[in-house]
Amino acid sequence: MDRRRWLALAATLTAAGCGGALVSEERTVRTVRTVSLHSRKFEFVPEQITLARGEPVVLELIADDIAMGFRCRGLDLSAEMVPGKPSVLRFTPQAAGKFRFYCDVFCGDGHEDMDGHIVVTG
Ligand SMILES: [Cu+2]
Repeated sequence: MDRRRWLALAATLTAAGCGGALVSEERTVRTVRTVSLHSRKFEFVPEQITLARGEPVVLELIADDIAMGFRCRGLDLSAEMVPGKPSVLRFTPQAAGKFRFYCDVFCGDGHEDMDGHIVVTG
């Protein structure tokens, strides 16, 4: 087979997706990190969570005693926190920074002091 015909055949096979021997396929299996955040009168534990920009995460919200709310405006996250019913937020931080979260359900005398931060490293 002359060079011109060989190139034409190679181009046809590649266009048809038959270039398997020439193209290595990379498969990546990722384990998504799970982070637990507890609420209790009148604090979040831990007060600070560190995440990496671009890495998917599952944030599990657990109310240890009474009903609370979780709100993080900077990352557009919000969920109820009900005792016995953990809430799950799946997201991927897209920007680095320090984002405040707080309780947005009035829960008693210490409600106003209930906050913490999510730090996203970039
Ligand atoms: Cu509260």
